[in-house]
Amino acid sequence: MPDRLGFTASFHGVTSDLSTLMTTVMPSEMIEIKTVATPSVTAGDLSFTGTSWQWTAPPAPGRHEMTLTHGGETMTLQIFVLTPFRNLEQSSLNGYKVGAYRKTLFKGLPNYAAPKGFIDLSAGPKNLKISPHFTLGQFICKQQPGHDPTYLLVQPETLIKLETLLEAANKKGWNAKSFHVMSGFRTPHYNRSIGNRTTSSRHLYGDATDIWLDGDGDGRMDDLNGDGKITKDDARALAKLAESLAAKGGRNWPSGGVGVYGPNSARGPFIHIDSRGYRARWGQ
Ligand SMILES: [Ca+2]
Ligand SMILES: [Ca+2]
Repeated sequence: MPDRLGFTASFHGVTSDLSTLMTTVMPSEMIEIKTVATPSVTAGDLSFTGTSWQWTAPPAPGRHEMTLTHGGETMTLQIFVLTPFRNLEQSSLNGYKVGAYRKTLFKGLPNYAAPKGFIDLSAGPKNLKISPHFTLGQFICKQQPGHDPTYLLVQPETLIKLETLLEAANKKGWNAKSFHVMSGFRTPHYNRSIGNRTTSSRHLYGDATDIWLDGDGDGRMDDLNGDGKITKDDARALAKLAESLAAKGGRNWPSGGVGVYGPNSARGPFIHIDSRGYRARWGQ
């Protein structure tokens, strides 16, 4: 199956033609999907209203694979039913430390509301593809490695941007099968433990990633600008490509932040990408 299909599906404010994508719902919650394709899923309650499909999730947390077929092509939508979390009443979930999300909305924006639940990694597995070139395991928070259960969040906007950037990078000759995700989801607990005092990081919401392109597999950013050195300029080159995609806009580039970071003794240069819903730039 190609990475992009001849039709789209729209749900939760995103529209995508990627052959694999994911989203989340709360137990027993309904998700509306607009598409010309025909969906199929083995659990939950699926109905068609004349303009959109409506799927009501089963009451138990887990994962349900919905396939959307049209014109001989199939889109796979992994729908995670979240494990509920009550912010400020709970600080951990079955031993996995979450911490506390802010009480008030940052800038009054609804996408800064505390998550109502988290993906249970065991609904995965780790190597489950949640978009053509990214797996669920790439976004796990670095805290409590191997803890069972482990919880995380990933937003479809994130995957849409990463896939679009990766596609553009490969077109430029910066060949790689995926990005290295240095940091994806972070719990508020972990974010504090690494010295971050901000309570509005998009990492807490599952729509931020710190990434580098490592096509040669040496564990660091590649020499993207071809000057024979691995420096902040290579992160700038990747950010510049992201900027050209932001300028184009549209459904393949949900609005958000781009940050550029130089190397330190522990790791090479990288860029931060998020889909916070408004434009933000730093470190350039
Ligand atoms: Ca490299
Ligand atoms: Ca370079």
